Amino acid sequence: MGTVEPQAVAGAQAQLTDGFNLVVDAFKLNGIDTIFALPGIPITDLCRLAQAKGMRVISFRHEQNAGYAASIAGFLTQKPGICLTVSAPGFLNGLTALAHATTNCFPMILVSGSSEREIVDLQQGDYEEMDQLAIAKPLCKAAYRVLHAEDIGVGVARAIRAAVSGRPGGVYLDLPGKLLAQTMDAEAGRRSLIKVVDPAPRQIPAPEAVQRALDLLRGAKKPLVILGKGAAYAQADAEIRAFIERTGIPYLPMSMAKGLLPDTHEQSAAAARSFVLPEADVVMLVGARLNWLLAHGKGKTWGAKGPKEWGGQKFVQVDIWPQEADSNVRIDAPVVGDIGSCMQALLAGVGANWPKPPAEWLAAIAERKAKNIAKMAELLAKNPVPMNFHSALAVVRDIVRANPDLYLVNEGANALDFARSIVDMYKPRKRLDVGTWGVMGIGMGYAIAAAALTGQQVIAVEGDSAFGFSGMEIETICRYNLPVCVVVLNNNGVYRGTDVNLGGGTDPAPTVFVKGARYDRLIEAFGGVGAHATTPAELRAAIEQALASRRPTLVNAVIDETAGTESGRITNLNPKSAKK
Ligand code: OXT
Ligand code: ADP
Ligand code: MG
Repeated sequence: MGTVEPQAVAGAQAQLTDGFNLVVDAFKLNGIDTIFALPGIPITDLCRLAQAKGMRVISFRHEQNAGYAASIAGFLTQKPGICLTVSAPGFLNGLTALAHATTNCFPMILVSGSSEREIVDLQQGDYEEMDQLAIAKPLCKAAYRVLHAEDIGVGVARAIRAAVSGRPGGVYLDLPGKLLAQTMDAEAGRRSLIKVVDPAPRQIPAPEAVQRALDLLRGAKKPLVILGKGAAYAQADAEIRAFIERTGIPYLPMSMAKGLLPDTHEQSAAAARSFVLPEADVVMLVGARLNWLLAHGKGKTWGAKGPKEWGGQKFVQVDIWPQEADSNVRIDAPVVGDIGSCMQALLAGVGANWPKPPAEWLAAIAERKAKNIAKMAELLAKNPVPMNFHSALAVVRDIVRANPDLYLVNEGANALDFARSIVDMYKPRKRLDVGTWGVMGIGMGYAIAAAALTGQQVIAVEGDSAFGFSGMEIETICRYNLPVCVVVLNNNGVYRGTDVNLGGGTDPAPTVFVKGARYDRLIEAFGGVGAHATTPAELRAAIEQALASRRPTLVNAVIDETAGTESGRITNLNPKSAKK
């Protein structure tokens, strides 16, 4: 297929179809209508044909960003996000995002064209030769290769099912160039496609597991619920809110679970995090793992004496993956199933006479919250020159409050950590950030996917280093005319702009960037709106203008270069500090 003639196969040669058409038809049959791609040999015509056949094809400047877009599309829609790349280097560029999707439990399919099997397997040096299937396998949930056109339907069906069923994750689908050009009888081809029935079957929890969890919670003196991004993914928003409100148990949202209930909810314990974790006696995890973000459920964060010791808490864990329980500490009441079904079952056991948590517990949390909120209010009330993270993010906080439907994408170190506690979220799945790996580079891919899929306004709050990982995609944002406003919190570097070269040479320190860089001018090269903000008032005006016009905008927000701390809130993870 040199150029795309979508009707040629179905028209002139009425009875034949080919691999290109079957791949597109298989995705469309399963309700997948968007592909995040970067064209080239052997998938250029696949991109063209997908567009010709009515799919939305968002074409990126780097596969990693297309991959991140696909991963967050999976999180937002519960359908696998599709990233389409060329062979070896394009595939490898997409692979980071595939591994990221798997790590974060987001459904995604990386579809890569590949070189000819017989040449690759004999290592005879084909164009972009690489055994992609073998390389992908350890980094994803499942990996498949299709060799015959008549198997495309099965290959796509297996990929979809693997991505979304059980614990969601990344799937690799390998499509050799030769496969795409293969022809077969059109009717047989049509019949070979599979519309996947019930791709993510409900998983109902065992009644005795539900009862065990309820008994533990009912007896708690200091209960706490932790909501994770699995809870956000599950789209069981009403059941989760009803459970929290009917039991009266305080809850802590993990970063991407913010907004499942509005952050201003009186039962939110977010502003008392370091108080509730060590104090709670029974903790119910809903779609959250006891990984590094929760200090593995032990140690000082949880009130224990030694770093590896148990704090004495009992745990309920609601999760779809049975092996998650006991991964870090003992789980006293695992409830295995999909969160919607589990929360429904738990809710059914919460009658009118459910005992509200002891008043002393609620009062202690309220007191701690009030203190932290007052401390925060004091910081936010200041108006330093130059701006610091607080004064800039207070503007974003107000804008999100006034526009709760917008998506907030967020990455950086200080730019991330300050935004997480300053900017309240009001609706589920609106805060999209670095996730389990704390990875930089998700910014523009996430922003593009959220804007393209939903048509909603996106604000991407980016550290200046973080922005650099995917910055070229502002051309993509302009090309598709997406309502994305990128706010670069520019403090001249990674964490801060003040480091000096310890060797005394003329090279800058490794964490320092060009001083006073004008990121706003980058977007102007592509016809977008650039704005330079040195005060909160200028920042507010620029973002409000972006929201009113819905035009692609980049605001370079000048932040005091001394304002940040090393690694933001996770300074303790740096080997030198960890040793102390
Ligand atoms: O309870 P206490 O008293 O402790 O207070 C807490 C809350 O109770 C309170 N709080 C509130 N107070 C008042 N009001 C409200 N509403 C409120 N809400 C909360 O605030 C505090 C803090 O609350 P929080 O945040 O909930 O609690 P805490 O203790 O911080 O939580 C712990 C964690 C672990 C859950 C949390 O810290 C967390 O989620 N952390 C995620 C951190 C993360 O992922 N960071 C990103 C990685 S850092 C580093 O790796 C970077 N790199 C290397 C690199 C990466 N990552 N990737 C790749 C591909 N290559 C390289 C790089 C290059 S960051 C980075 C770039 C950095 O430079 P930039 O220029 O981009 O960014 P700047 O730093 O801005 O310059
Ligand atoms: P966070 O980073 O917010 O703490 P994690 O990514 O660590 O969240 O945890 C998400 C958890 O949610 C994973 O253990 C995953 O198995 C689980 N999960 C994802 N989707 C569902 C679902 N639909 N039902 C039940 N559990 C789910
Ligand atoms: Mg910075």
